[in-house]
Amino acid sequence: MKRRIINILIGLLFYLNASAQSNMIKPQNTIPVFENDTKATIIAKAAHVVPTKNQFAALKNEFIAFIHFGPNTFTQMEWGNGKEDPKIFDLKELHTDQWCQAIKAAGMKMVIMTVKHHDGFVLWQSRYTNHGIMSTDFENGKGDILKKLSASCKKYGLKLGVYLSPADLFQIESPTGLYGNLSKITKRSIPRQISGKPFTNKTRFEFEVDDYNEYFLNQLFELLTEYGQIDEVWFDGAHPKTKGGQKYNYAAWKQLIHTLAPKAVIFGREDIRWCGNEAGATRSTEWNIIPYPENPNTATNFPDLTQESLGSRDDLYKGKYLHYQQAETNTSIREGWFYRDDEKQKVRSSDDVFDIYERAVGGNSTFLLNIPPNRAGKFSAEDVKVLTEVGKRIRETYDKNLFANAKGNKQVLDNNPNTYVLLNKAEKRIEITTRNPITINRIVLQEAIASHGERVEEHVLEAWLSNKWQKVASATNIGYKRILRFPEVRASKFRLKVLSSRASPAIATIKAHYYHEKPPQLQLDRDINGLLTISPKIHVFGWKPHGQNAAENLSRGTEIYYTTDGTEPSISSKKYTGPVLINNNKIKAIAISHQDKGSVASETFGLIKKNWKLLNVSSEASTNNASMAFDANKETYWLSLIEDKKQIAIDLGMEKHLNAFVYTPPKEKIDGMMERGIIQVSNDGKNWETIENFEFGNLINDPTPRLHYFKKQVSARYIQIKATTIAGNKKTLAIAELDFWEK
Ligand code: FUL
Repeated sequence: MKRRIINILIGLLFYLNASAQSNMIKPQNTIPVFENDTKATIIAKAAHVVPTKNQFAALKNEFIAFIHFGPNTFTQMEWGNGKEDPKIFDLKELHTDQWCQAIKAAGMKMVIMTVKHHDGFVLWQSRYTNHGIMSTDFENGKGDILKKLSASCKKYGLKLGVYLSPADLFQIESPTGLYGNLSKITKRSIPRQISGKPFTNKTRFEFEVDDYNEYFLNQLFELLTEYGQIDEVWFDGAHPKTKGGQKYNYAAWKQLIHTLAPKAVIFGREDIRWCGNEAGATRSTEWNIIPYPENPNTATNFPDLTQESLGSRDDLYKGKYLHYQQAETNTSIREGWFYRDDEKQKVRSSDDVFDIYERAVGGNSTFLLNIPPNRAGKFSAEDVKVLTEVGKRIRETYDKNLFANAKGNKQVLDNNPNTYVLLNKAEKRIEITTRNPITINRIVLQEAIASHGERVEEHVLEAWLSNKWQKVASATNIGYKRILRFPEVRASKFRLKVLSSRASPAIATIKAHYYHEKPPQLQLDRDINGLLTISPKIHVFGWKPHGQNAAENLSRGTEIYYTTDGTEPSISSKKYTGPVLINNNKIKAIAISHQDKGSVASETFGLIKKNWKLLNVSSEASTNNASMAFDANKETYWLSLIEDKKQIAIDLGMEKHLNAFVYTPPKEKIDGMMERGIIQVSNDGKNWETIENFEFGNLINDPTPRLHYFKKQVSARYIQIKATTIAGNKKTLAIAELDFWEK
């Protein structure tokens, strides 16, 4: 008993000490850590790190556009080399209004454009180089892409940012290039005056810098004074090449930016950091309070911070400074940052973009999505379609707050991120009651980060269901914004419980929403044992996969129904609840999300291959053995060696009554598409009877499964396929899958 009292007293002292400490700490953008700070003090300090005004404004943009455009658009390269003839930028038309219209439709608030990528080619009329738009035929060399974009942004109410690559291959490669030319550091006036091209802005700077830094500062001066308000300056960290130990005088760049563009945040330095990947992957816990080994306000070196545990308690203990630095989740709508073509270069699906939006914006970061214009100076139709659909989903879901007329703390319901409820009692709960039951599948939470910083470490949302509180969803931190996604619930009482926090949490917003799930396209797969799986189709997007299954994330309330007799499935058909055994059937399946029916997916599966055995094969490549022709996996295939015979014989395990066979070629175009052949059957595996000849066309251009019906049904246990002609007169045979149908 005594011991318990002592423990309680120690706990109380600890709590009072921590909260006293907490009360004494002034909220700041950067807070130093001292050598004798305890772990509790470090955490209390972290709970008082707040964004600057500019950072907070940038967070409120939430969803912003990136534009990669330049010589790479014409050479179809991801990185140029700096030696390109400017004339290859063969732009005839430019439609920046069309870009901005689509960006606006997506609900984005800002556009950041690559005015100079690593190749050094400039898209504006710079006074300081001829390697750019001035040396192309576009508008007789008088065109200025940034000027056009800036005018369109104004027209559509979008903010503007510039990506100015510090790496500059033109300045590295050309004989008179300034990058790493070992020039002296001397006093230079910025901007350098060029006769006949005066500046309206009369601000002048003096910096002790070398040639390349002077060039860079002059260009920044142009960009920040002649194109209206600039809200973000983006410094990429990649360097395809460096030269002469070139250093960047970031202190000078920063002074110039802060003076000329006081509202701008700087990406790649102390304001905004890279999320750590280019795929659209998000951390499940994204803290924006970052530990630094030196003062980030005077530092010039900002390494990429890619570790999963960034900003965790253990990570914070290592810091000498705790600093607010938000993440941008950046990725491209297309495979690659630059436009290549409309045929092969895949575009992300609306499901994928909407899923990244919810994970990024609803995961305490900003979503920066790249849409690369094509060679006709436009966004391609598919990209516009996706942007429009995503914008529609965002508006339909998040413009309607189902807690708008609810009862509860006004401060969390008033849609004002600056009013909040401070949960400083032991019970860290907020309850909300609606007048009538509501059906929801999304909750949006926000902390009052501008005044109190990020504090919540773990929280749970509960609903009053069947006369008790039941968990609906849970997550870790909140910060600027957390979107909780969960299967729909219908209730009229909800509560948020904060389970752990770094200091008393200040909750600014609790909103409830309903995402109208779209029935996903379905995919039917059957394994070697005959087990059928029906799942949302995974969209093929080859470029840097982020590892999330968007369709599954977005279709939690979806139900799947199927038939096995070829009839149309409906809500009264069999409900799919997990893998089912299917033998030689035509399967049709649909997904139904509430009242909406998706499209019918159908597939015919032949005999189960579990007991099939290889009888013999004419030859097989060591990596692609013959059993891969009947392993129920279309991704693997049997490949023969170069030979004349090219045949495979299979033991089906018992006599079967067959009426058709299906040949699935490998998806990739390899030498071995079976254009013509014969089928033989046997009942002892030794004496063969030829029953059919078959022929399949257009396999090279269309490598999809081919079906051949037998003239009459045959009964046999052993079956042999002999290829007689390979498409394109090739010499090997490749079979991804062989299937046989029974009557
Ligand atoms: C990277 C660059 O190398 C890519 O080309 C692209 O600009 C991307 C946003 O950043 O570091």
